Amino acid sequence: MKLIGMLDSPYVRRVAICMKLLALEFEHESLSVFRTYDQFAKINPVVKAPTLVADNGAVLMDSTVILQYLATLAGPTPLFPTQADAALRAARLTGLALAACEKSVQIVYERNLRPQDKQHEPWVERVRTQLLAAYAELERELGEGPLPDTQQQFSAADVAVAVAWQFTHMMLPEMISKADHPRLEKFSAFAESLPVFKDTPAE
Ligand SMILES: N[C@@H](CCC(=O)N[C@@H](CS)C(=O)NCC(=O)O)C(=O)O
Repeated sequence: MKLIGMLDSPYVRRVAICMKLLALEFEHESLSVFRTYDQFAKINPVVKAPTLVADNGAVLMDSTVILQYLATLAGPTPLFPTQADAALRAARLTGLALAACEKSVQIVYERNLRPQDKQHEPWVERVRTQLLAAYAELERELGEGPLPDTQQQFSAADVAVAVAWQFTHMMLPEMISKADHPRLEKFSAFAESLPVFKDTPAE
């Protein structure tokens, strides 16, 4: 299998970390959807990161869809809880983390891709409010249930939360207060200290 995309994308990074936790063999090709658009388009004409090229050559995209497929290759694993309560919590955490990633990416694209005189501040403010809401909910949720103590206990939802928080602070350091989100900050520091996260740096 081949995973295409740069690890500065939280979507690529969450898939790469989960693949390592599943001990799946894969090759990682660090192509940029911007700087190496044409090269990327030869593999996936839709140019979305992450892209996964399966062993039979099928080209998949969207981190959640890719993880859904990878789950079928794995036996029972804490990464994808199946017990109803745990699965519900994982779905809640994943939805919030992915919303936080999406809102962060929207602000980054608005700031970096759109000429300054075309930037629309009411839109940025709306997205920022949504981003803050997602992290406020996540901060509350982290206090509501158990968190993993070891790398082996991580669910894909835990990976998504840690990767999202790191990504937002890497790209938008001024936007979300670490002091206002002590649980997220502590959990992120723990996750980033683990071998699988260190081995998969956000570049
Ligand atoms: N929902 C998608 C989002 C993926 C996404 O937006 N990736 C960005 C890179 S961080 C991308 O491909 N951007 C190029 C584009 O959308 O044209 C997922 O979970 O994989």
